Amino acid sequence: MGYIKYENEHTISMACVIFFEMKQATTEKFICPPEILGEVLYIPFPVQITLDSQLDDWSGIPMISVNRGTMISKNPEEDGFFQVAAASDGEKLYVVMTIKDKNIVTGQHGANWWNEDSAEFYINLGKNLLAEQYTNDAAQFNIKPVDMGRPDVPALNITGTNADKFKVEGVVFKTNDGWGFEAAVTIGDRITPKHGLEIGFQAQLNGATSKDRDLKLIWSLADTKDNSWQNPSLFGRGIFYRVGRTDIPQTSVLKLEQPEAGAPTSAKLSYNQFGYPAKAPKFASLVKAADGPLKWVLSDVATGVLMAKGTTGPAIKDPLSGDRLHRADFSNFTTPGTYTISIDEIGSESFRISNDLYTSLAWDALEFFYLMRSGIELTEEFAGKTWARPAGHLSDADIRAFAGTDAQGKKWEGFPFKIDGSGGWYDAGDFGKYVVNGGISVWTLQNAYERAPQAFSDDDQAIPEHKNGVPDILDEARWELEFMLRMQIPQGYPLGGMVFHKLHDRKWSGVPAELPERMDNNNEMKDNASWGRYVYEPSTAATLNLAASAAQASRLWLTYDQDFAERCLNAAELAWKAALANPMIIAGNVPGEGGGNYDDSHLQDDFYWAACELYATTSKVEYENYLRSSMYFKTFPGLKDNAAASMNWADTAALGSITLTIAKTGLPAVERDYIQNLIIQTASCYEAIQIADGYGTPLGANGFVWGSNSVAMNNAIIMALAYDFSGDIKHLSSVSRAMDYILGHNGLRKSFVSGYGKYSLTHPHHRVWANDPEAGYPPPPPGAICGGPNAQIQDPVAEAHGLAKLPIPYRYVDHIGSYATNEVAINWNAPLVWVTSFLNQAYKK
Ligand code: 9MR
Repeated sequence: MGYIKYENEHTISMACVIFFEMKQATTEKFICPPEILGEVLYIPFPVQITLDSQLDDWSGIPMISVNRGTMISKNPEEDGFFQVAAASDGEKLYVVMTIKDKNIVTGQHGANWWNEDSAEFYINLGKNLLAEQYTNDAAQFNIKPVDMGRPDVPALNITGTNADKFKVEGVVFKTNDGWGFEAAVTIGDRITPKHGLEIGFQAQLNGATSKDRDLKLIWSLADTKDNSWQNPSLFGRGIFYRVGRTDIPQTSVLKLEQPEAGAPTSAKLSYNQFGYPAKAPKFASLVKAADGPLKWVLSDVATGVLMAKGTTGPAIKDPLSGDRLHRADFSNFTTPGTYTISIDEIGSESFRISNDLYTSLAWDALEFFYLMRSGIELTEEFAGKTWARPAGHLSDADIRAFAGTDAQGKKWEGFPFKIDGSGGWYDAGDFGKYVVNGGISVWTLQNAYERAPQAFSDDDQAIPEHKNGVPDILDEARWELEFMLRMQIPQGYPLGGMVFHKLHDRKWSGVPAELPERMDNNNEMKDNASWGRYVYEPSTAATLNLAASAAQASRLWLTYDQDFAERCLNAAELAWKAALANPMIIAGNVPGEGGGNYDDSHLQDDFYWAACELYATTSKVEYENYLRSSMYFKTFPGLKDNAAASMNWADTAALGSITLTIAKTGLPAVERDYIQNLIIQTASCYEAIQIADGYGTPLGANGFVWGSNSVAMNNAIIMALAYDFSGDIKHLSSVSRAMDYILGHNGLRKSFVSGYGKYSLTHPHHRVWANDPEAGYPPPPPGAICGGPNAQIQDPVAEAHGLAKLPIPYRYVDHIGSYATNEVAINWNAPLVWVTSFLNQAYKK
């Protein structure tokens, strides 16, 4: 087991906490920032690594995945990609690589080790990182599977240019699907790691599918011809990063790509199509295969008067899209109004600059939840003519638990009673209602309120509860909470206190839905027996979601409705006890159709979250003891499956920690500050990713998952909190830039929010908002955010559109059938509410 030593301080337990959760955890804390794609790998120090073939001591250090090079594998199992990471204890540089390699070819080519399976890393510790010849401070280290399992660590057979000029040790091991190594190069005799110190670094893989090398993968984007073995200027950069620092050093050497011969001449202009807060940074970017600088001009739309002009900075190549960008920076122009910008005479549509830009979007984003309500008529008074509709799925008020055989052939017994599962919000484009996703959505809205109660009033929203003396945002969250409370099995019944995981149709209904029948009563008594709507098995995750969000609600409602506050707390404490008694009821994939799974099988984070909320509300020692003994206490997750993400429906530890920093609790100030500092550190990591991205996308190479826009918005919440805690304006600017990405400053030139921007979301995956007014389907209401680009191709429409061939940030299609890129969902709109209302407050100051 490894530990992190802070040089000037004491050894702290943080790393132990990180490693403790290794086996099941789905989130990890950042020890250092992830790579800048193909250019910079961060080397955290001081970190202790043992060469023992066990990788637990690498936890928290982002593993970089490389699947590009001069010869790429067609079979992902056969050298499809390798992973690499580096760390240092100050004296040695440690490198780990793992290789997916089905058929290992090794020990067959004698001195020509490069002609078969072997992995390489390269370093340049010299002063001149652009040197084109190897000096004594640069070397290539080639490591071979033939050494697999050798016990004598120092005696590894390491070859390569200048490899003999360094002291290297290592261990090579077999993995489930290939092989890997851990190696250590002594560097202390040549350099002393310092925060920001830059060295040359490169990693490569030689792969032989059956006999000779037929694959070559390369990390550094600068090396396009496999020439690193003789030219160290083609290496990327390794930058030492002192663990615990919040400032992220950038590389001093920016490689500017020359325009490629024959590159397309078409030009594209990206900008925030809705507008910019007056005091925020303001960028517009033109994609053009040309040398800069290019002229830009900002004009007033009403008068046509030229208001500002300038030239673009040096062209940059956006690493993820490959776009060559010319960026106009008009941040200094702060006069409110309506403008257009042009770069190199390519003009924009009009957009606003305003002191309270996001007022309407914050309102619309919250109104989305009313329009997603189930079990209540949406009246013209509140929904307007376009979105008014009868109450949906009233039969949920008398619903039984699923009994029978599921899609996997598994039999379920059901429960001998029916429940009232009415109300709540529809989850997304489907008519399902899922407690696990309800939890984070309710929490996010309630947290926006708890962070800044003064920002929300009782006559904001067009909802039936408005002007009832309670802030509308709490009323809206309550609509879902009431549903979640109904999903709890009452005391005295089998599994009393546990909460049903979800409620949805037995089979997927059509898209768009046949209205109004499919939203009408849909119980199993209907003529078509395959209809039927059921609740599905209780789960520990759902139970803890209720415990957490109802406990949070309880303290917020205390001054408005004491009875409801009490009801919430009772239900939360009952749920907590039930979850402790049934700590591992996993929802799984039941019934396998008709609805999503939200199958959260990692529960320690949910226990921690619930304990934090219950503690914040009750101050009880029981909850305090629980959260203090949790592996999540005084850590803050920054990574999810190697992607920059702190929280989502499945990973909820961050929610608990955020509550500990915001709610008034008995936690000593020094501990609260400690957690706040972790949040600031995490925000800084996200900001490093954002800075390295040409469009300011706060996602990084691995962040483009299903619902990536919500990852961007949740990351913006972390940056916003960093601004709250530090007052440092750079965090506020980062939040604004994240919104710019969402509203059109992206390669697609798309605003992912309906109604906001000229090229905004129009055809979300939604059963009612199918945007075919003649057939009775309204367009999406303004203020709905879609899932966004998804690196994985996970629906047939994405596949049919050939998205797999596009660079990752382009894998998106505004099509009703693309549920994996273009659905809308409650847990995606909730952070949009949070972020836009934050920006309004912050820029109004
Ligand atoms: O948001 C969910 C995403 O993280 C998952 O990868 C995906 C597949 O399991 O499911 C998403 O949630 C969907 C849910 O299962 C059903 N309602 C629509 C949700 C958004 O697409």
